[in-house]
Amino acid sequence: RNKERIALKHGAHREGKRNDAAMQKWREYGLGQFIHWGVYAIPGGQWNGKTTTYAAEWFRTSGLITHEEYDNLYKQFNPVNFDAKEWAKQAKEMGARYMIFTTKHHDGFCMWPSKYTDYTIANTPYKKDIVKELVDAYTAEGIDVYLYFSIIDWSHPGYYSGGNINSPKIKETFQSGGDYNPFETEEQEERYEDFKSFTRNQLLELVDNYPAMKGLWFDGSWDVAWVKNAAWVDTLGMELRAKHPGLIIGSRFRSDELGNRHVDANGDLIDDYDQRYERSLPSTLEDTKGFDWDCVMTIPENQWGYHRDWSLSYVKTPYDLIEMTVKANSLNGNFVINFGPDGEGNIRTEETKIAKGVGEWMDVNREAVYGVHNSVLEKQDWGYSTQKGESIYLTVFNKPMNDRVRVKVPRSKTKDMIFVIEHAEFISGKQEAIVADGGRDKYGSYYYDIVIPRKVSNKKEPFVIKIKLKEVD
Ligand code: JFZ
Repeated sequence: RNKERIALKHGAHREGKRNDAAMQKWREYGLGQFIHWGVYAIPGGQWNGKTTTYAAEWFRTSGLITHEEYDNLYKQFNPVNFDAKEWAKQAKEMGARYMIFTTKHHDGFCMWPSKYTDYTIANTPYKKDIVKELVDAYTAEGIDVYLYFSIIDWSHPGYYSGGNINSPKIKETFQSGGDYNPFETEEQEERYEDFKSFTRNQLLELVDNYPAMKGLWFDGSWDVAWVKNAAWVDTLGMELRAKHPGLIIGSRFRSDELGNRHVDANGDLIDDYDQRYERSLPSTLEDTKGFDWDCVMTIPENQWGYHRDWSLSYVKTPYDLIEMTVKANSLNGNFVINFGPDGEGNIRTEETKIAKGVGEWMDVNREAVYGVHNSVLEKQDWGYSTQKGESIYLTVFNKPMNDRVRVKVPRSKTKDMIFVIEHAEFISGKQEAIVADGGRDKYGSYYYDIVIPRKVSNKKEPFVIKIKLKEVD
């Protein structure tokens, strides 16, 4: 490093990746599930015959419901059909290896019986601790649980936003030196202190109550009031980690003292993995900067919570989601599919169908998704490749018309040596593949053609070829 480093008190606490057992396990998940569930599931994007086109979990701000009406919805929250074991079983069948659950979204409603507010599940007709039921059921299925927690809380009198640090104007003012103060009055600033203790109490409560959970998934940390409190947030993070060894926290928790989010002023990742990929994927390995990362994805365009009307946008198919999963894995990331159960506790039939579709594919092809990383092959037109040890998995999404998958193998570092495909098989049915010479280009790269048998070619879903390379002279 010849670049001069900026001395930061609250930047990243580490250069490079975390390499303890908990983080290594995280890195191997491949596929996960997100669940957005709260009182917003009751209106499901509709009120008095009107439908919002905005995200259903933001319904309180839709203008279609008064704040008073919204803040009383919890009195009707009674999801009698909720069955945590059923959800966990379905997630398992889909192939998810971790699950992120909204313990508290921006509206402030707590899905666990928090001691620090009355706005919780304990004061609904349902009464039971939903977070506990989910942590227990998913953990029993061998699926690791992460708790989503919004640091935006519209229900708390001390909560204050101050605006979004991502807005160029606010960021510029914040960074223009001096002691930028996002608060308008002293009283507001004092009340924010109450909000900070409340937030800290709730987080310590979650970590205490649910020791089986593996990490916290933060949201809302773009508020400039939160950013301004970078030192306090940093200390809180250390406190949470000390209480729960191995705790995993993504880059959406805190910023450095200069207001940089995700990566600090020196370009180092803040906390454990890059959380920037919200409904988006990196295109290349270079884009990921070598960080750990995951991508969280909605099934419709931008609906996380339950929205009754899915005709408002394109709805992704299992094929779309499988392609994104394998693409993420080929770029060293995990892929997370979001579900938004309804107000009665049902997972909608569309989502159940999608989970089944993804699960059927995962049943056959999970080897190409779990515990893999980017492969030594360069990206090629037929699809994406992943690797685990010596095994390279080619997942073919674009099947060539001639039923031959042309594979470009890497060039040897040693002159006079070349890579050959020593073995190739279709992992469905463990059928050995015929490999033919695919020629050589003027740059000295070698190609091999893997012949797709009719049995495989006739199928409609993407298929996986597992190959092993060998260097020969
Ligand atoms: C946030 C929430 O507002 C939303 O309701 C949902 O819970 C989602 C998972 O997170 O939305 C975001 C968060 C980050 C970005 C955009 C929307 N972002 O980084 O561009």
